[in-house]
Parts: sequence; C-alpha cells; structure tokens
Amino acid sequence: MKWSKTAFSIGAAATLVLAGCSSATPPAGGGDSGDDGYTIAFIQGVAGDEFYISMQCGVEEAAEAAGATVTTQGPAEFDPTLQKPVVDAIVGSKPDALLIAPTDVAAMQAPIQAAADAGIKVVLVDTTLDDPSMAVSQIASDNVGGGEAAFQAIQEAHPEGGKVLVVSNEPGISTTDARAEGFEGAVADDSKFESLGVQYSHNDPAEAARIVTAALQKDPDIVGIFAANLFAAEGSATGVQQAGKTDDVTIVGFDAGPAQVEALRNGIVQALVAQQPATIGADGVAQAIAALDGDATEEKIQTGFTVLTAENIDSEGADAVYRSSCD
Ligand code: T6T
Repeated sequence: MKWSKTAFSIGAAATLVLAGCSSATPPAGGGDSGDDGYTIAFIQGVAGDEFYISMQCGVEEAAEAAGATVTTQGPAEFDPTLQKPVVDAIVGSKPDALLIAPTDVAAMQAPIQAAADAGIKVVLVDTTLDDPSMAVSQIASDNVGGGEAAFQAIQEAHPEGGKVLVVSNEPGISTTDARAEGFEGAVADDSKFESLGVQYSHNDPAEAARIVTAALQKDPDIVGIFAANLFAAEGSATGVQQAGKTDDVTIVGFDAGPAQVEALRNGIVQALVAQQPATIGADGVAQAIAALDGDATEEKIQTGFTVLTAENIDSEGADAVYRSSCD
C-alpha cells in the first residue's frame, strides 16, 4: 500500500490550530438534518490529551470551512472497552462520517466495521486497525520515522553508545508500536548501543515513572530513554528526576504538550518528536467530505513531524507545540 506524504519535517514548524473535549461546531446542516452540510463525528483515542485536542481544532476548523457540523467525543482513558460504547452510540446517531483514532488494532475492529456497515464513511486518524479496509482513508504520522529520529537524537548526545530503553503505552496500538519498532530497528543498526527493550506504562505517567526508576536501579548506566507518547514522556521525566539522573540520561519523548515543552525548556527532556495533529484532523475532514461527495480519496496519508530541542523551541519549532484548548 502506498502512503502519500504531507510535509515531512525535521526542525521545521508544523501548522497547528486549537481544542475542548465533547463539543460541536455551530450547526451547518447535515445529511440527516436536511441541509446541504454534512455531519461528522470525531472520536478521539482519549479525551483531554493535548494531541487529540489539537487534532480536534484542525477537524473543527476544516469542517467549519466546508460547512459541515462536527461533534467530538473521547473515552476517559485510552482503552477499547471505554471507546467501544462511544462508537456504538455514534453509530446509532448516524452521522455522515466518522473520524476515529482506534485504541486497539484488534478490539476496535468490529465496532468500527459496524459503523461502515451502517453506511457511515469511516476515516482512521492517527491510529489504525489490523484490517482497515472499511475506511475510506487512513491518516497518520510517520511513526516509524519518528522512532528512528528519536534514536538519532540519543545517538548524537551519546556518540560513545550505551544502554537505551523504550517506555511505551500498551501493545496493540498501531502508532506507539510503530514508534518502538522504528527506534529498536535503528538501535540494532548501531553496535555501540544496547537495547533494554520496550516496557509498557498503560497510559499512566505514574507507571512510566516507576518503570524508569526501577530500570535505572537495575541498569544505572542507561544513557537514553525513548518515551513513545505524551504520558510515557511525562512519567519518564519524573522517573529520571527521582533517580537524580537528569544530567546522565537523555530523554526523547514523542509529542509536545505544554508540560513536555516545559520539561524541554528545563533541560529535563532533551528532544521531543512533535506530530502534526491539526493537519491529521483537517486531512481527515477533507477525505471524509471527498468520500461523501463521491470524489476520489487517498487510501493512506502520512504526515510529518518536527524534532523540538532547546535550540529551536522558541524559533521554528514554536508552532509545533500542541494546544490545550481550541479557544
Ligand atoms: O502520541 C499520541 C497519539 O499519536 C498516540 O496514538 C496515542 O498517544 C498520543 O495521543 C499522546 O498521548
């Protein structure tokens, strides 16, 4: 399957817009409302996560420009057992299109298939499924490339090599699995580095902190930690600080919420791989509308990322920081 690429960028700023959790743009009519605008439901991977809030901002802005109505909802945790009922309720309300970030490649298969079977145009944003064939389009970051870039940042900070650890979220999430794969593949290509493997923090920063503290007790010579998402990065930073190892361990986190950026500014985290969530959301709306209009859609769209460091966070990296609200 071929990915089309939009704006791959290292060191370049991404365009972002803004966010909230369960809200709707002003009614513009919809397939079901009898007007000429479409109704679009956006289901986040988890509510309150600045990555998905920023995506919501992109979705809302693009929908408003197209005269479509959007409702946004997300489960309280990144958990398929909590996301499934949200999808089931949305299917019952029969929007024209569903933009969704599935929380598990397997567990969300049947609920999302049910949406497609009900005639709703499905666009997968951020994460995907084992079998995404029901979707009119899939839009995601270059997650493997982002994992490779994270290793490159650790490599540059520690040219002498050493032990590295990945703190991820949960196995079965397409994005974080791909990031870990990209990172681990790059480590395997450099014999000066030794991988200590991937540990899963279950989207809980406190668990990520525990993992890192324990890992540093066992292997005090760890030189680098790759935290594969926002919550893993938050907890990894805490764990390294608690172990008093801030000066020795390079932390590279995926995502760039305000707390991660503060940790970058404070020298606790050395680099952040910022995605382009607003672009993913806007592209998702465009693909949904193309499908509803009977126009051609892109099977896969790959968006870029920006590596943020202390050097570029106040210049070309500034626009890549995620939003905590669309206001
Ligand atoms: O990293 C993002 C997203 O891309 C991933 O699929 C799940 O975690 C985040 O939402 C950040 O918390």
